[in-house]
Formats: sequence, structure tokens, C-alpha cells
Amino acid sequence: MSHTSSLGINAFMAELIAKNPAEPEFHQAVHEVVESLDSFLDENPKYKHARILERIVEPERIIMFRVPWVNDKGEMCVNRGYRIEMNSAIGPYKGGLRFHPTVNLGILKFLAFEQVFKNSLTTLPMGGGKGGSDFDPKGKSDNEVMRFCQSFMTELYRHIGPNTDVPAGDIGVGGREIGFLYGQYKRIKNEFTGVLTGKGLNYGGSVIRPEATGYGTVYFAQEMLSTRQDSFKGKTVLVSGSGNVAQFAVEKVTELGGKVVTLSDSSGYIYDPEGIDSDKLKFVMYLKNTKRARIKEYADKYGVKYVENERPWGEKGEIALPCATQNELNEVEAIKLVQNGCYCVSEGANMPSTPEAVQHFLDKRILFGPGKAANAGGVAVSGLEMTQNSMRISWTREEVDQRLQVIMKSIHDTCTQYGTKDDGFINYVDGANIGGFVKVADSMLSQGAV
Ligand code: NDP
Ligand code: 2IT
Repeated sequence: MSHTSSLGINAFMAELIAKNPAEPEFHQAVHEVVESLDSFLDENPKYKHARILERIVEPERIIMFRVPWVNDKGEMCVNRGYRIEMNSAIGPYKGGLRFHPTVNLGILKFLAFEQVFKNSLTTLPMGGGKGGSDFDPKGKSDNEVMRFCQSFMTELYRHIGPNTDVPAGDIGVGGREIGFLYGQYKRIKNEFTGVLTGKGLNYGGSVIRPEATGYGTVYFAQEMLSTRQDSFKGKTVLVSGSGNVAQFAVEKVTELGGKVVTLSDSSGYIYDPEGIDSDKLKFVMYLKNTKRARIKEYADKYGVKYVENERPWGEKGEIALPCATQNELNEVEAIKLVQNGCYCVSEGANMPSTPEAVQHFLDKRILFGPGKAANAGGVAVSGLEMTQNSMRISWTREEVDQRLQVIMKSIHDTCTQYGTKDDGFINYVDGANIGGFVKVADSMLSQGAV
């Protein structure tokens, strides 16, 4: 990076931070992208003249609202709801809803920003958005979750629509929540449309959507491995998280002949040296999706190690799939992972590696697939769900899985096209950021002052 351009980045970031204070995750996500784009923008001045960067970091619209609801004790509760409509240059706003007590404006802006590039990479016509609430579903009854979802949608419905903005799930929002949200939208609008994705199969959902993010993350890793004539077969794999993404990553790794030895939640991690086979995975799914309990119960049931308040990155494995949350893998852990022989990291979560961890992976020239490329399979199959809803037909598992694999391969190709360095090393971070940017930026150029 030249001296002048690093001054340019610093000035740009200083203004962004001043204008968007107290949003460290948003600053982090933008900084990574502007670093990747730096020399590309110098070589392509049309984007600079049109102030694309200045526009792309500014959400088209932010909606914030009160969500009042009544708990099982009859007490009045109130949470804050959000929808960030980030960019609609290439399609309707598209992206998940997160329900978690840590949710705030900055976190949702980082997620919406990343979503714009991710959705562009999928090849499908989807803009970027994200939303959610600081509501904590943990320990709430089904009825409380339903009343919350109904109240949330009672405000959100007026801002979304199948051709406007199509939300889906994320942390704390799965099939149960999408069902409640969809039911309320339908009641208010008297319309049966594909306004949400991740719906149940009986009412417009797509096969493979629950599996798509985890499967896609593994398919992306498989593509990266194949550049070195390598595969999952016989590999030891570390997975973090134990929710939707982690569960189906474990399923696909096992199917491809790898052995997953860790899972985690916000309380700690389990280490099972024998591997989490399909029977044990069934138990994890029951534990997390039905009983909604802690991963520690896995260790109790199978008599394996449980480490409280720690993350799994100190264990040994050739491949790591972070599938929990942002900034869950720091520099110290990245160093430890590589020292222990890890040479492939594919991010199922959004921005799970800190900037210092990413830099370490790049310095060590390992295979590193950033979230906006590696976890795009989820939103890609959401896009396929929208297509099926528009056509009023349902594709088979084989058809959707095949399309998902083609899309993940195409994302890998795009990263290779824009991220291959002079020495042949593929920097997937640069590749995903530049590759995701071009289609959105060119569309903004075509559309004028938007
Ligand atoms: P789930 O709610 O199903 O699972 C989340 C998992 O991550 C749980 O195990 C949870 O543990 C853990 N977790 C959440 N927050 C924290 C935290 N602060 N510290 C430690 N662990 C935490 O969510 P998903 O599996 O859907 O999402 C996981 C990641 O994947 C997120 O980053 C999400 O943005 C990303 N993603 C999801 C997609 C999807 O289609 N669902 C698509 C693309 C990306 P606990 O139970 O203790 O909270
Ligand atoms: O981060 C993500 O890509 C998601 N949570 C999925 C979004 C979607 O619209 O399916």
C-alpha cells in the first residue's frame, strides 16, 4: 500500500468514525473493504469520481422502532426493533433478522454492509439489508416468543414486501420465529407472498434452506482445498457454535469423510476426540433446537471434555469452521491454530475472525475464506426460495443442492479472479471484497445519483 493511499484510507475512516460513532463492528467491516479496494479504485477512477465508496457505506434507510409485548406473568416488556435497508442497487433488500441481547445499531450496520457484498457474490439479484432486536429468546416460552414476533411484525410489515425487502433468520431467529413472523404479516396484509425466507416447507419454504449456510461453508472450504489437490477426507475439523450453521456444517463435513471434534456455545466448548458422528449430531439438534439447553449436556452424556468460558481454537485440527458469532477468533487463537497445524479456515459466521487474526492467516498463506464468501450459501438458497415462491413451484433437494454447489463454486471463481496475487496466492478477502463490489458499484453508476 502506498503512503498516499494509506493517508486516503485514514482520512476516509476518520470521517466514517466521526459520522458513525460508537459502532466499532461497522468500522471494522468497512475498514477491511476499503483496504481491499484501495488499489482497485486507483486503477478504476470512475468509482472515485462517482463517490461510490462514500455512498455504499451510507444505508439507504434505517428503521428503528419500539416493540412492546406482554410476558407470561402479565408484565409489560419493551425491546428495540431495527431494519437496516443498506443497498438496493441489484435487487430488493435481503438479509436476516437477529434476536440477541447484544444487538445494537452498529452490529446490524456491519451485518447489512457485509450482506451487500455477499449477496452480490451469489450471482442472484438481491440487495443488502439486516435487522433484528435486542430481545433475548433464551429462557422465553413459545408463547412469549410468539407475542414478541407478532409485535415486531406489527411495525415491520409496512416497510417490507416480496419486491421491497425480504428478511430471513440469523442468530436467535430460526424456523419457529419465521413461522410466527410470517403468520402475523399474512394477517395484517391479507397476502400470501414470499415476504420472508426460511419458511416451513408446508407454507412456501425451500428444501435445503436450513442446511444451506453450513453446507455452503463446507463446499467453499472444499473448493479452497481442491486448489491444493486436498479434501476433507481424514481431516480433523474444529467447529464453533452449535446452532443452525454449525449443525449442518458438522453434517456435511462428516458426510465428506472429515471428523468434527468440537462444538461450542456462549458458555463453553466440548471436545470429542472420537468425532461427532450422525447419532451424536441428532442429539445436538435435539439439545439445541427442541430442549434449547447448553452444549455442556453433550459432555455429560458422552463423557467427553467440557471447557467452560473458552473457545475451541486451542485444540488440534487441520481445518477450522467458526460458526458462532463476530470476533470469536482473535490473534492469539489464530497463532495457536496455525502452530497446531491448521491450514484452512472457512467462516460460517459473519466476521468471526478479528482483523489481526485475518492478517495472521494471510501472512501465513493459509486457505482463508471470509464470511461474505464462505457463508453466502444461506442467502443464496434464500434467493432460490424467492424464485420458487414467484414461480409457485418447489424444486427437489437434488435440484436445490446442485444449484447451491454451482453458486459456491462461482463465488470461489470470483474470489480467484479478483484475489490472485502475483505469486499465485489467492487472497480470498480481497477477492470477495472486490468481486462483490464491482456488480453493485457498476449498477449504482448506471442508476445515477442513487
Ligand atoms: P443460531 O442462533 O442458530 O446459533 C448461534 C450459535 O452461536 C449458538 O451456538 C450460540 O450459543 C452461539 N453464539 C451466539 N452468540 C454468541 C456469543 N456472543 N458468544 C459465543 N457464542 C455465541 O445462529 P446461526 O447458526 O444461524 O448463526 C451463527 C452465525 O452464522 C452468525 O454469525 C450468523 O450471522 C451467521 N450466519 C447465519 C446464516 C443463517 O442462514 N442462519 C447465514 C450466514 C451467516 P448460545 O446458544 O449460547 O447463544
Ligand atoms: O447472514 C446471512 O447471510 C443470513 N443470516 C441469511 C440471510 C438470508 O436472507 O437468508
